[in-house]
Amino acid sequence: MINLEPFKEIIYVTRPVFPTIEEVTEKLRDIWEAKWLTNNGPQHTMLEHELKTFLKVPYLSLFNNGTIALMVACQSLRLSGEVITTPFTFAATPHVLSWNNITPIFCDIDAETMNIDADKIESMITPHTTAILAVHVFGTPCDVEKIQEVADRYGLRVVYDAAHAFGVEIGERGVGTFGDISMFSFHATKLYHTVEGGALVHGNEHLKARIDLLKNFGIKNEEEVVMPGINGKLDEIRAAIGRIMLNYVEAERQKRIRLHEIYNEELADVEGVKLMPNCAADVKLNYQYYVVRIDENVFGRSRDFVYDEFRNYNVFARKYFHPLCSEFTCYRQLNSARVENLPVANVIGQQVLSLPMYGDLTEDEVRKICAILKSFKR
Ligand code: T4K
Repeated sequence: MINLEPFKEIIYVTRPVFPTIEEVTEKLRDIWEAKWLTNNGPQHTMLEHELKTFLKVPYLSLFNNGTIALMVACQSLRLSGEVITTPFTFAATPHVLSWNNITPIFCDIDAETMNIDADKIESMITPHTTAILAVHVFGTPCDVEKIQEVADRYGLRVVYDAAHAFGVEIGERGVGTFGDISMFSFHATKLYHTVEGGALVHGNEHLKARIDLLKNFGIKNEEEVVMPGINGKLDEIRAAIGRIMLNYVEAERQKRIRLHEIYNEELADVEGVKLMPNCAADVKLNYQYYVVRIDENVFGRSRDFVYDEFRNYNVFARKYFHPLCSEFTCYRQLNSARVENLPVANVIGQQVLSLPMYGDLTEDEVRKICAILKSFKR
């Protein structure tokens, strides 16, 4: 019997992976000796190279965070007008469009994968559409083939927000090799991180040169500033931490695989609790998140009840992603944001709950979280 007393300490939805202080100190020494803190230093150069190999992508540009990276992606492809995206994502996704004076057009999501519904994209294309901005939500890859097929037919660009998809592969191809550009976030809460940070990955040298100019104020050399760029640079300290963290990714992923298995095992037969989607056999996942959907009609309790009640047990689950971006005050006046246009997203937004997932979580803690969840059922 599992003891259902509240946890003594808060169990957060996630905890960052920490390198040892000794490893960081050693790298800091290298930086101090080089007397180089930012602006394309040696750590930065080495991390770009190492990440390219790790992610199996031809070109990669580091950034100070994923949001600025995505803003630059839009600029680098000269996107304008309307971009079709998903309402079921973190606020950053539609916000980067707004910051580029682009109108986000929300497309409904697939009921299984929770990613943009590729079959619905075509009906949303207008003469103003310039791109599709899709998100590999919780690391589950989008239907990349169908999205590319629609984009090719209408001459649209494809940008992936791959913030959740570090290390994900489709048939041994890095997920970042699909579309024109993909953005990875290296925020502290991600499977792989540089404290704050991110990257754009893309397939050609010309784009790399443009992106690197855009992230450095458009400065070409001491005499020439060739475009209105921004400051998107990743500094040496974070780049060095990123180099250390690369050694931690696979071990962290393995720990999370085990925790996923336990959640799946414990929750498999709970009616009204839907588990994460199954992916094709050739997809390598990163197991960053563990997300369930609570169907109130079957479970007898709402997602909000579960979320609130969990807190009494010191389990701080999160409602990623509720509210939907289409419900934000800055977007809800858009026609595409209307509830009747997004029926699937509006149901899932009320059901979804991210359960604690990080390598330091113990198997017993996961079993207890599951037992607590099951005790809520009516
Ligand atoms: N696109 C998508 C699809 C994204 O999910 C994100 C970011 C982006 C774009 C933008 O990328 P970045 O510009 O961030 O690189 C967190 C992250 O801050 C955010 O990066 C992430 N998505 C989002 C899904 O999750 P919050 O507001 O939920 O974070 P916060 O501070 O509540 O942290 C979650 C939990 O983690 C805390 O309850 C406790 C724990 N925690 C957190 C931090 C920062 C720690 O234990 N220690 C820590 O240092 O957004």
